[in-house]
Amino acid sequence: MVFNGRPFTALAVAVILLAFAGTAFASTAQQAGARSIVVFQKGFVDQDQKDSIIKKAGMKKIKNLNIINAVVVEREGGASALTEGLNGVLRMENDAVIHLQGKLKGHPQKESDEVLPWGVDRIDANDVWDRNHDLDVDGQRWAGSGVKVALLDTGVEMNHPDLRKNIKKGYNVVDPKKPPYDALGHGTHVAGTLAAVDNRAGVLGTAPKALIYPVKVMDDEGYGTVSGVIEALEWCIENRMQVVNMSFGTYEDVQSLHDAIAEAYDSGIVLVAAVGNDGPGNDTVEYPARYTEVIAVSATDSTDTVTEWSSSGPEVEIAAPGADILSTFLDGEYIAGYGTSMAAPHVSGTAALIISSGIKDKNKDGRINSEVREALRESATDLGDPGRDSLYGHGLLNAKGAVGRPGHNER
Ligand SMILES: [Ca+2]
Ligand SMILES: [Ca+2]
Ligand SMILES: [Ca+2]
Ligand SMILES: [Ca+2]
Repeated sequence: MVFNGRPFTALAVAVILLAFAGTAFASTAQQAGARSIVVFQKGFVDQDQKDSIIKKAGMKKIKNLNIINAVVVEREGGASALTEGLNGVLRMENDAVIHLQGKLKGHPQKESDEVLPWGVDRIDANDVWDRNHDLDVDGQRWAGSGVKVALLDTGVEMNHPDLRKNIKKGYNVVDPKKPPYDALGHGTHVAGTLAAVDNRAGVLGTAPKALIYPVKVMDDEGYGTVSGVIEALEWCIENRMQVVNMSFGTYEDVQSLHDAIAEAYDSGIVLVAAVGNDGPGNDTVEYPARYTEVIAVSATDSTDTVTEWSSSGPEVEIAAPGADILSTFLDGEYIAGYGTSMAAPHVSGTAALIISSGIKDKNKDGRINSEVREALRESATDLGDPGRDSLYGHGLLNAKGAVGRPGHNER
């Protein structure tokens, strides 16, 4: 594998990412370890009845997860009193921890004259909304205008001058009484790659007019719970999100998460997730990227080579830039990011471009998410082994090709 004269950088980043993933349990992890998801049988929907069963079993109810007919509980010794198949209980499973899939590195930079980050340039997103290449967006319709993208992340710095115009009212799963603020910078970085605005300063995002709905599912240390993600997906369905970006993962296959993902997909949402930073080595794609309803995104560098640390496996669907990505950071500043976390928002932003430019419901199921997915796949530039492979999926993301396909708009 060639790293274009940057082997040490790549290696150092891989080490940092691994160290990060292996960080000892934070408070969120302890919380997840004490929690279970109790799923009730279909049709067993009486809340009082469910609450009373939970109480009798000696468990403390934390919250409802209505889309999968479940209740999150804290076990207090009497956990075993609940038996699957009895009292309307379909299944009981442990909650699990999620972690973010990227690392911010180097010194934060102040705002400068506007630049096009190399990743947005490489996927030719700017060719969609900046026809004369003067870094000035031409026409809202081509730039993701009005498309609702939920960012399930650490929150977002909502008053960042390069994001503010596109930020809508989101939700804080971690602390519902507070807005979805970002104290870590990860979510703010992902937001910039997705939709940093055309304001003649800082950077430009993949879809500079897309609407960002921050949903804080990870705490200020970068950890969250699967039950929190399920709650966030419920929020996304209720609030009619069109695209959901998930730059996080978990190593555990939790059926309840898969069920919630399937509900979101069936409601028509385009689901995008980072595959993880567990490479090299095959079959390392994390959840939820591993689920079939989700577009699993691996990370390439500026030589269009998959990064050494990107997870890989048959579930990888598409590759996008994820190394040395300049984007928005806290305090109105900018910083470089590394990880499949940074690759995913290029795909989510492109999905917004496809939607705003107008895509037909070809299979007439009343939803356009499968058509968006097909456009992304069919336009991808094949890399690596011929055809779909476990490193690049269908190939490198190609926004210009995805939006400009004949029959999908009147360009
Ligand atoms: Ca222009
Ligand atoms: Ca800008
Ligand atoms: Ca359809
Ligand atoms: Ca290939």
